[in-house]
Amino acid sequence: MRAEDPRPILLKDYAPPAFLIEDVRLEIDLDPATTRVRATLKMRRNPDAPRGPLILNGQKLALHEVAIDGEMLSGNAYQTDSEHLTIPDAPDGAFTLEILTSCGPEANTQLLGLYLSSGIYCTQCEAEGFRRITYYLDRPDVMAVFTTRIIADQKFAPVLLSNGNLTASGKLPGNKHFAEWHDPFPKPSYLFALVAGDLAHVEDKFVTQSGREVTLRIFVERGNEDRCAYAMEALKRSMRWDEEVFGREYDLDIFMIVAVSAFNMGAMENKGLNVFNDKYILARPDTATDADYAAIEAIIAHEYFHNWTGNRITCRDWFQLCLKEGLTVFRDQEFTADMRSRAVKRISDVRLLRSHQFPEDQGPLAHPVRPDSYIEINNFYTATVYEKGAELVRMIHTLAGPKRFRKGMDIYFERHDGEAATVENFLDALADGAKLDLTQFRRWYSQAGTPEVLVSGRYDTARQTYTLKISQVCAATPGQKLKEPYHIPIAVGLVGPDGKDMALQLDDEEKAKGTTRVLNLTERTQTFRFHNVEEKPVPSLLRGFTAPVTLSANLKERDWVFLMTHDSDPFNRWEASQRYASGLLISLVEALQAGTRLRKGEAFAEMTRKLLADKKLDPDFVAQMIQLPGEQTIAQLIRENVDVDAIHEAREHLRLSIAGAIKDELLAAYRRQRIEGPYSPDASHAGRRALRNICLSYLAILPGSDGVALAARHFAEADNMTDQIAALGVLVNIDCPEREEALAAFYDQWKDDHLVMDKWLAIQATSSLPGTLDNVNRLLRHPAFTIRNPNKVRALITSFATANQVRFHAADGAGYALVADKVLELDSLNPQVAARLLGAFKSWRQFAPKRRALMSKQLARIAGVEGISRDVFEIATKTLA
Ligand code: B3K
Ligand code: ZN
Repeated sequence: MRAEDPRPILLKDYAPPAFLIEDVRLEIDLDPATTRVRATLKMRRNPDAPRGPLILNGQKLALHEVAIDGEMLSGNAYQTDSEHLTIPDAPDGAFTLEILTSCGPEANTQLLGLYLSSGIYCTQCEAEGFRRITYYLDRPDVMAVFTTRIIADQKFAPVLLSNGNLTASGKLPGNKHFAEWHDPFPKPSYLFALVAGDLAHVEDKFVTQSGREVTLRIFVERGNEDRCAYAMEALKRSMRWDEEVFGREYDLDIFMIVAVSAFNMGAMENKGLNVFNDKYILARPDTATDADYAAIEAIIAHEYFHNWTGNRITCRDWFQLCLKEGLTVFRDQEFTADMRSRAVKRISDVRLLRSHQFPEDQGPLAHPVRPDSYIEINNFYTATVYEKGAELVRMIHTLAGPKRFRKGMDIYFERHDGEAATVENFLDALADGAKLDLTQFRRWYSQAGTPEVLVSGRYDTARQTYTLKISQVCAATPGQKLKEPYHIPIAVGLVGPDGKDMALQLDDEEKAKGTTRVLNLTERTQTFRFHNVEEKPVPSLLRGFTAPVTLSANLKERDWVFLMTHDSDPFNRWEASQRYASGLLISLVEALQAGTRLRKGEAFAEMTRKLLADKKLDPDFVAQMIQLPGEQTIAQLIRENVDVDAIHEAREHLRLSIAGAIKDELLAAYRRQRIEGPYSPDASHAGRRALRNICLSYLAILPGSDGVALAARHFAEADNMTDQIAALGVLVNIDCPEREEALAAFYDQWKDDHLVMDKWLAIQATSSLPGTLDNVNRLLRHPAFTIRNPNKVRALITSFATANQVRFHAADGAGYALVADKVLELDSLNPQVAARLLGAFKSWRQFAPKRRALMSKQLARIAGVEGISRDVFEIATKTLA
């Protein structure tokens, strides 16, 4: 490290704040260039902390006045540096600190703190953005009651919003007006929000379980009012669900959501005033896909659920981030499972975990679900904290069962409402309420890495027993060489030769009961023996994916084929299909490299044929089953000297042989799944579209022009965005005139719609055709693109870097160079987005030496740039280490 390199913050250094803030009054006079903020803070020394100076956080602020108890401080009574305001001799008793500062929302390109974008003033304070609005104790364990008075030009910003309930509003001289908001619930500064601008809204209401009426408003840019209905319905369903499933009721008179087009992430749970990336609010059948609708429903729920898990009970410090995020993801997953297909939801959550979290856990950026050190906290809103964090809560749910889990949650809410809590607080409440011993389980929060579970099953014909020998290992991760064994719940079943589940009787049990059993693996190696097993079974292991581990078992290809047709556990049925397909794909990659004969994968085609013919199955589930694992999944499984071109070719070969083998069945299903009548985003229609569009994707690649013609017709006839974009997604990978025609037609139809244009950019960036890199370069200069908008960056550059394995990893390194250039360009505008994008390099070690060298060269180039942000510095140096 260089002398001036940023220093890491450590969990073990946590100390309570020297001062507390009880009450905050903000007066914010909005102006694009100079917004003046007067903060009046009622403070006192923290009786539980050693006596020390008052050090407030602040960044990019102009300080005008500081006063204590009405008396202006002279310049030598305080000091400032680029990050702090220090008052060495603050009073001993309670006092009022008044600070007048100004900031410049228009010049704020980081979209952190108060910014102005597309004519809307908006804030983003989590994690440490509030310090760009005023000097403050900007840490989550300082909770205060906020009153906010907003002053703005009446014409420019007729709508003025902040947290809580509206308490006053009125006109002011000079065409100005004001609004005053009061939030009675003490909260940390990261949950503060302000929005002001010329916004339209739609309104509804919700009556809570105790009979209180809550006003619901969704604010959008004028003209978008017709795209809010689905979000509003999803909000009401979320509110009802949280009452029914967790007993949690909403607590203010009004709940507001604002959709903005420039936002660093998906959404933000500010108390009573959620701010959303408009991509996750706005939906109309012709502009949003089924996946968009599903994401809207899930994110609305997620942010709403934060009201209890995050806001009412918040985090003591940022190391505890999973306390609110992992738990809230678990809650939104359960909500979606209840609204849609539970099996399909589990499959897609595990897909996400494996594609985003596993590579993180297995690479240089691996960190525990509760990290113990960070340089820039914004880099820790990761798949590990969110998705693996949710898996940890799910394991507790599995261990406790739903009733006892609920009891534990009730205790958690009772004990810690109004507090800034820790992971220990949560686990203690759950252990007490659910009557569980979670002592060993805690290791999941502090040890990084994905444990590997090795299973070997043995049937003893003479004794009629089936024995599972299960062991666990976890590879070293940065800073953690040795791992203690985890407590791993493993649901298992035994499937008999007739394809039916067998009744299970373990060693210490008197008689058989049930057909799925959760085994507790707590040691490095354990054996579990089942009795009265009359015939040799095939074990169905880790049903429902009860733990975030990788599993190796002594199962053969024919066992996976057997399970993919028979397993009664839908998750494992899907898993078996993917195991079979990935095994096949890996053998194809090897055959391509060795120049030997390529197998055709008849079993997968055969399974697909059967599934397509089975009218009883949920089409959405069938769609999951017949989709081959992605190229990155295969790369991850191969792990060393990955050859991206061979993987691409192997997968295309397999797709083609499946399509060829069952062309008629695919066509029949394609026709049968066509939906007559108006579009509905519900899961059953969406599932049929998903299946139909996968059939299309197979049919379109068949040689001859029939397939292409079918895709072109699908595109032309589509009456909803799901079908339109599915057809475009197929055509964009085929070098044919229809491709250019469709792209042009799509552009013409949607050029004025910024959200649909993001789809147009993304779909081109993920094309596997050789001209893609040049096209991305062209699109970077296209009027539909701007590097200042995070959605545009994600659509064009992130899609290219993370969802186009063959082109990003082009052998000459041009893909890497392009992305690295953009990381650097972005860093000076928006470091958070730049650091995220740089994450595309995290698996660099898994590639063959030439690509590895090219990737590390770019990383080193970035790490060496003088004046690079903390965000990018941390990712670049840790990735290289
Ligand atoms: N809590 C926010 C994420 C904030 C990210 C700050 N870099 C959204 C969410 O998880 O609900
Ligand atoms: Zn969240």
